[in-house]
Amino acid sequence: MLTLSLRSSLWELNPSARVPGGLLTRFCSVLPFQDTMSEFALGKDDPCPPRKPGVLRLYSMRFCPYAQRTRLLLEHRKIPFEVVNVNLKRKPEWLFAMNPIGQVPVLEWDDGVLHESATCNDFLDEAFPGEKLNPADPYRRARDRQLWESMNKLISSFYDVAGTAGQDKKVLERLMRAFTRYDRELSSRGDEPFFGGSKVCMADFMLWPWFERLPVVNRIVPETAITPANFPHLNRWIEYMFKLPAVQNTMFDVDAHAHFLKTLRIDNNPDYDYGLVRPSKL
Ligand SMILES: N[C@@H](CCC(=O)N[C@@H](CS)C(=O)NCC(=O)O)C(=O)O
Repeated sequence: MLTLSLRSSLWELNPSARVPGGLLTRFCSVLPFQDTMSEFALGKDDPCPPRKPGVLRLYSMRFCPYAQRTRLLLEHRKIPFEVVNVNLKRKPEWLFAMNPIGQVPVLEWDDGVLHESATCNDFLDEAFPGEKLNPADPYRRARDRQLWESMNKLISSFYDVAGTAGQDKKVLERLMRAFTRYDRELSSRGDEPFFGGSKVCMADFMLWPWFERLPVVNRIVPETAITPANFPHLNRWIEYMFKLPAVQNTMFDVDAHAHFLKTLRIDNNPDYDYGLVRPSKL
């Protein structure tokens, strides 16, 4: 933690750093398939906005990688939805009524409520008509699940590598070994860019959010960078992922992620509404 504090300036905004593809931070964004409500995070004393019948609602947090998994699926499958962002430091009681552990993402619609990114995504993929993201073949589906479940176990390593400025060699090695595994897995699936082949599949979206945030770690520990030289397949995957409309519509750039992660992990005061502009009172 000490190392992290000493190096905290590296998490600050760096105007020269841009994600591949040169995409700019999305502030006050309007998603094409999203029925927009205010993006400001609702906290303890805020009432839950009344639901409109027939409208699928996602309870989210703008920088949450798990909720991004579900937003990626909703965007990609062109499923209309609205978003209610939640302040996870000052959680409203109504969040616990929908998810007893008080986490996002939560999906709510006329007939039900679900939480957990994997459960939400499996449900949406199956319940809505259109081309499925989960592979039809049970073995392939199980293997893909193994792949992104390994990511669930790796997530702390992303932050620990940054937190120890790469000095904890074990944790750094764990991360690099995982990158090797993903790179090999991609190459074993043929000369195609995605885990799903020429098209994305569920695994692509379930893995993506942490690779979008990796450039923040790269700033602190440059040897974690994925390049054409060290991980050619993973590098190509990242390039292709950045081009997807679903990714472009849900992403933040490295400065925004760096700012949010600093406020979350160093300041212990997460800036949920970073970049949003409050309408001026007339
Ligand atoms: N296993 C859950 C993890 C969700 C999660 O950790 N969400 C975070 C925000 S990124 C959260 O709600 N944190 C609040 C808390 O844990 O109290 C999933 O896949 O949906």
